[in-house]
Amino acid sequence: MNILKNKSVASWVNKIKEIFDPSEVIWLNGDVKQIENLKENAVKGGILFRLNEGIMPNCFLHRSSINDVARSESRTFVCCDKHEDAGPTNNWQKPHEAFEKLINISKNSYRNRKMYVIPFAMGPPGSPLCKLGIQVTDSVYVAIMMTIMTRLNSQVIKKFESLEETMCNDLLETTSWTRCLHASCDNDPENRYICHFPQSNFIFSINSNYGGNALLGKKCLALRLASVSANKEGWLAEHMAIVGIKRPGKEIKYMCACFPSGCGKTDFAMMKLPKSYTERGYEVWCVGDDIAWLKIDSNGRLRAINAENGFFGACSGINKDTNISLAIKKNTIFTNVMHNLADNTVWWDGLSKDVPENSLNWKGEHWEKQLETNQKNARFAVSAKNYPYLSKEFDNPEGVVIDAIIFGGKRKNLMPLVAESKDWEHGVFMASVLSTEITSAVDSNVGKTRRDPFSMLSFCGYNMADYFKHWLNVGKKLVNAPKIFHVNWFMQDEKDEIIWPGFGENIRVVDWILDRIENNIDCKDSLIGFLPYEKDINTKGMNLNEKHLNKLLFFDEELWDKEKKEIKSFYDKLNVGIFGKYIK
Ligand code: GTP
Ligand code: SPV
Ligand code: MN
Repeated sequence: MNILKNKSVASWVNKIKEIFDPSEVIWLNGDVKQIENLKENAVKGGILFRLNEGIMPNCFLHRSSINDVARSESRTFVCCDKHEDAGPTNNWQKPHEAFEKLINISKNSYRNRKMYVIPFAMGPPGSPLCKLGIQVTDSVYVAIMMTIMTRLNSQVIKKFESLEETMCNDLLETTSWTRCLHASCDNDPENRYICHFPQSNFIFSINSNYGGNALLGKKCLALRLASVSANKEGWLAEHMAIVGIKRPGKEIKYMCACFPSGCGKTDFAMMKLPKSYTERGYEVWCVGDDIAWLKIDSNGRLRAINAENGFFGACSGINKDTNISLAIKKNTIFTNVMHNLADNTVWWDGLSKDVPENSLNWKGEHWEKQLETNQKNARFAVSAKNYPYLSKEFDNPEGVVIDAIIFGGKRKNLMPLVAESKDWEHGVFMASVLSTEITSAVDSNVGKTRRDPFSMLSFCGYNMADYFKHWLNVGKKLVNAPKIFHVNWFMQDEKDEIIWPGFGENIRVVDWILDRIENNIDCKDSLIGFLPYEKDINTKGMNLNEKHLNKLLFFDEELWDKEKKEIKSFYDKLNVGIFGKYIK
């Protein structure tokens, strides 16, 4: 087996080698021994710290540069010929200009460093949606993370072999597989660029090693570039979790959950049910926690695959009573968590009550009680197979049939606990105005809502108005389309406290959703969609009073009038001319 049989791969990698001048080229093939070696070398180089083998086997800690701890939206660009193709929600540059600029900053930057070449697949290799890519990087951390988050094995390499192609001389020429070029450079935020070239099937990212900026198969390929292909080819590339719910005596039903970054996709995908539900035979199976690719099958049903091979989730809030904690007991890379020196383990907010005394913060400094930040966007990366409740459909190339799509943001009022859209078009409208309250104390926009249509504001690689139309068109082709719902786990009471307990208790809302899909129950009509009758939300065993339940299920039309004005000006900015009937 030799991937270099593919001439386009050989010629591209050679060209990158000439421009970046590494001391050595290392081809990854997914071999376990090879990955162990990489980790060993990373430990020797101080890039990874090996954690307590007895307590956390094969787990490592990594610390980012302090200026490199999150996605850099303002440095992220879609580079296509026409600005309007990128639309008003994307930063835009002309392809040749962006390419020249990035090459000038990064050329020769692999000098005296190793160059890792990573052939990978997004999606199961047998899937009609599977996409191949090659990432080149000088960061061993990024290389190791890619072996977790993407599929990298002999089957993938075989697929490359069978692609016959010869590469032209121009690096912006397109290829059938995605070229992912990453250079750490100095991790300089002033010279940080994450550039996408949809016309060339090419991604070029420099000066950041952080997840979404550097693991180029993830947000860059599987959302920004894939969304452009999906629009052309009639499928959907979405920022969604995929979950299977088994109810007693019934088949597993699958749904997608679309919540903006930091709004609970991973928690939903790995929901731990209340005991009363598990006792009755309810089960939750995780197919994916972040990126779903959806395609219409020959029966006109929408089917979803998880584009990824692993989970890159936020640590904050995870404790031993959660299911997520079961996924990260071994074989996990932790980034920017605290290092508990007492037993060489890790710590983050919510893991236990107190910060361990003898520990280092995310920067590697001794933790003093006066320092307020112990960790920064602390995350774990782990292969999906490490999660005990991974769905058996995870590798199914055809994906799972989707019966419901659930949208939701963090809203302290207005949006009820759950609402069912009246039809596909109404659901698309609701998703297009999805929003989240800005709560961060450092942001001057606190209290305002950030509109995040379909949770894709930062990830849609083309014009957002066209994206909405694409969703409407997909709906027209579906037979038995999934029902669309909107949920809000975050409504607050007069004391600004979140009313709904959330997390595993969300099964009570999912139950209503499934009952609606199965036509088991009636509902109330409202402007926002169909709402549950109080009696149809099971609150048994919960500490929720009637007043609060009423509030959760009430739709405030006065507030909606104000909201509609805001939506109008949002649509004006986006140049969206449709959906007028919903905001009259
Ligand atoms: P990204 O990985 O950034 O895309 O985020 P995500 O959508 O996967 O969000 P994540 O699951 O990491 O959750 C983020 C935050 O939402 C955490 O602070 C959770 O505590 C909170 N959260 C998740 N589910 C619930 C819920 O049902 N109720 C409440 N109150 N908080 C929740
Ligand atoms: C998100 O921000 O939506 C994430 C983390 O899932 S990252 O992979 O960095 O995009
Ligand atoms: Mn995400």
